[in-house]
Amino acid sequence: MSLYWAPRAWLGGGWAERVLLRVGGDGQWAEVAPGVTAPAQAEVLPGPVLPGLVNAHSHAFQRAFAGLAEGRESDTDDFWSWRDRMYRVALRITPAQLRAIAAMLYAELLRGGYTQVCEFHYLQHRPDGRPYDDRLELSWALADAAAEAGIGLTLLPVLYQRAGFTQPALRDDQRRFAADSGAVRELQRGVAGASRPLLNAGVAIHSLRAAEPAAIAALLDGLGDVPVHIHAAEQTAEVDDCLQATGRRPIEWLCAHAAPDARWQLVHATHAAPAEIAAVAQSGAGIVICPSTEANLGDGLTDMPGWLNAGVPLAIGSDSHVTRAWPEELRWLDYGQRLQRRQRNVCAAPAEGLPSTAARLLQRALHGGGRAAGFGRWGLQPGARADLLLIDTADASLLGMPEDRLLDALVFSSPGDPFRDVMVAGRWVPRDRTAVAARFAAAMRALWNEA
Ligand code: NGQ
Ligand code: ZN
Repeated sequence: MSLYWAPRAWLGGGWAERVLLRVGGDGQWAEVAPGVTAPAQAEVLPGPVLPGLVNAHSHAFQRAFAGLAEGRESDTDDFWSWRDRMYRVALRITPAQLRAIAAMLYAELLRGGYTQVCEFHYLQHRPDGRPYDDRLELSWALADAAAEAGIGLTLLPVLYQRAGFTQPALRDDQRRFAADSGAVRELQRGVAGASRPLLNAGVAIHSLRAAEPAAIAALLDGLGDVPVHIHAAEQTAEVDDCLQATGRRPIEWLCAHAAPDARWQLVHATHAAPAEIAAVAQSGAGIVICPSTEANLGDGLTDMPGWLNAGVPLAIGSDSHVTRAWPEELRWLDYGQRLQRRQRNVCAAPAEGLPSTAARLLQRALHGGGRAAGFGRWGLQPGARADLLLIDTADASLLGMPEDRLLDALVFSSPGDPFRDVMVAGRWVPRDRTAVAARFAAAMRALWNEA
């Protein structure tokens, strides 16, 4: 069946009624037409449909660490001490464990409303730091996991060279991450050249502190039109170090020296001054906010009204995967701002006819997410991949809700399990994840029982 009809569908930023959706032979939407009576040959979907969302920032292996860093080990517990603990896990994971962990994660992300995930992939080498015989060993572990779960994957091998602005090399516990610009380009070509379905590749730069300017320039030289992601200004210590080393703040330095453009995604972009927001807007680059991880790690809060009003493309990511559903990310995106400003619905824009926080954030995240994964089109429109989320209006969080408030309830009334079925590239994703869960549980036991 490639012809569907939905009573309501999210088209171009709002609900449309009685929508016909036709999947083409290429797995993309061939036709999306509102205001149509259901034709006899169409499968009538038993609820409203939303587009799938891109999860624009993931470190899949950190799924194995979710919930395991929530006790304080010493007087100070901050981003940097969390990172030391996270590295201890990163040093242990085997390719088979990574595949098992990622398959579970990707199945959960589909259930949470994501149909594409961007892997900021820096775990490259054996635990002792020597390369695998196939340099793409761990990339394939991720790609195989994504294929099994049925999610689309954008792999972003990461340029990772040094432990800090003034450090010439990586720390010993970063030995699995080493990749110079030539290696990253080769990894990118290797993944893209495999021509696997639902798999594409871009590149990433770990951060300004972890990559030299000359290597960033070499990575970008003749790269072509693929996504370029970088962690930027997540922690104030990173801003201070950058100021000290370069005389500029990270986002300021990037905009002045790295010529970011529409391929670029600044991940976190937490500590951004108004002039930096203006410079990013000018450049065409987007940002990726990861609200649950940023809260978990104590990063700080970014200037959401500043970014939104500047029109900077915005995507969301679940990063360390302490949560794995986009409604929760969007909820916390506004809750952070509410707590900080002692206001409500900070991300809404009633003067622009956008009074719903959830609707405005969803629309921005759809647009920014598609770009972050390197897609020209994304969402329920012809030429975009045929992905959709079928909403279960019988879910407790949505029961009896007026139709025009459905999205608000989906984001702001929790917990819920609102996505009853998920389609990726014209195919329904299997719901049964018994085998995936069993392999994940075994990997977790192997990783943690010995600790
Ligand atoms: C990462 N995670 O690469 O996994 C980082 C921590 C770092 C987040 N920034 C490591 N959330 O930034 O050096
Ligand atoms: Zn990250």
